Amino acid sequence: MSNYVQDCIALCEKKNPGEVEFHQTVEEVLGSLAPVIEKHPEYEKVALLERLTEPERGVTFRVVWVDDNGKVQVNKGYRYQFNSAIGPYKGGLRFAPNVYPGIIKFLGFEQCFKNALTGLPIGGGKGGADFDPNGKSDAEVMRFCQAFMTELYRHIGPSTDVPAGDLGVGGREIGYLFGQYKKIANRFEGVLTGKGLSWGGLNGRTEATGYGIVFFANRMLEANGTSIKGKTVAISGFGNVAWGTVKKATELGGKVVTISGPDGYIYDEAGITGEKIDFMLELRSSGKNICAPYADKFPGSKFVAGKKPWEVKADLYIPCATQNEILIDDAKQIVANGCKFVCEGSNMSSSNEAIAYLQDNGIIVGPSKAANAGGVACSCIEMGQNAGKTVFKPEDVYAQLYDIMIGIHDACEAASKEYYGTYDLVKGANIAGFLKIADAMMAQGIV
Ligand code: 2IT
Repeated sequence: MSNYVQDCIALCEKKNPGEVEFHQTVEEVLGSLAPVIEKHPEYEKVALLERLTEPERGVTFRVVWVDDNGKVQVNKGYRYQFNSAIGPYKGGLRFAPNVYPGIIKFLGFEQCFKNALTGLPIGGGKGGADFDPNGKSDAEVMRFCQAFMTELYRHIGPSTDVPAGDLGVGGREIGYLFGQYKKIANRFEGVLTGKGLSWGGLNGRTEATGYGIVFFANRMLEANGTSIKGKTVAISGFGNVAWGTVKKATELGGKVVTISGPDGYIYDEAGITGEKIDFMLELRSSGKNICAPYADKFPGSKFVAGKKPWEVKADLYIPCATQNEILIDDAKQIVANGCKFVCEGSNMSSSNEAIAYLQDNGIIVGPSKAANAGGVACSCIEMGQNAGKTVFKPEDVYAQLYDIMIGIHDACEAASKEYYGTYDLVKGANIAGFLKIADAMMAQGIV
């Protein structure tokens, strides 16, 4: 690895002490850029990597709200506006108890490259709060969202920064956030994406991330002489991303045999199809964050408590729950199972050590920043729909999404072949995303 790359990784770790998830992604992305830096010595002269790893702006704010018992609650809210070289900051909001700057910065950093890969004009940002929506009443979630937006509204705008959902922020939360923005700003505009269909939302946005993951995975399998048809697929998670992934994987002839929650996983040998997929929505809206009730509802399936689904034999694994759900021991299990493909659905699904182990053992890995980019790509289409004061048809959105995902796969493949002479989508995604941002930053001067 070049000294410049190594120095920048070390500098970022020093400047952001204890933020291990952020360090992990910076190491992973910068670590693959050595041949690019070698070819472009001008990047070092303008401190391009130091600038890339330093968010353009970050706000931390107090969120005060009153719970149903009349108790005053205080949370920490965040928005890190990472890079606006190719478009307004764009990226989701995560509400989860483990949110801290290391999580938001890792997500924000990844988002820059992901958004660049879509080929659309969106920069990268991410935000959230250490608020746990699970177990909260609707009224509590609404009051929290209103308090959160009462501060956030001054930092965002349709041409400045456009947040969306992430873990813990779905259609309900986007509704409450949008309602409060509109009330304070007195403007009905596309300042958030993932909106409801009757108030500016995009047909197809809900399923976009999952569908996109499967389009990408299938292209990856095709590039390796096979396809998802007839394959056994193990998926983790049961939220929005997992749901769309199960739906499309099943439609394309794959057999999905697992989903999971923090409580354990479901194994359904017959395949998760039809009403079983619909039941995932019920699980999600129960607000309990558990998948066990699936086994009671569908005889023939079983619930395995406290384990991840990677112990089930499958041809293709698609993690769709959260970061670092494939660690080194999971990678060893996946290799031992004889699997050939892993396609990441959740952001940074695997540790760097796990990715290296999988790849060293001949497994083809689709990285999340490429594979799950369909969500944010459709968010950008939603921004365009709002700006044009129009409504796009679902079939047009799906067609665009498909083309974007194929384009992303092929750009990753081309970049990895050009710089490494191999088919390595992990490195290719970093390089293809980076080059687009770097080119824009070079053109825009020292800012
Ligand atoms: O990780 C992601 O790409 C998202 N949570 C969606 C971001 C967006 O702006 O739609």
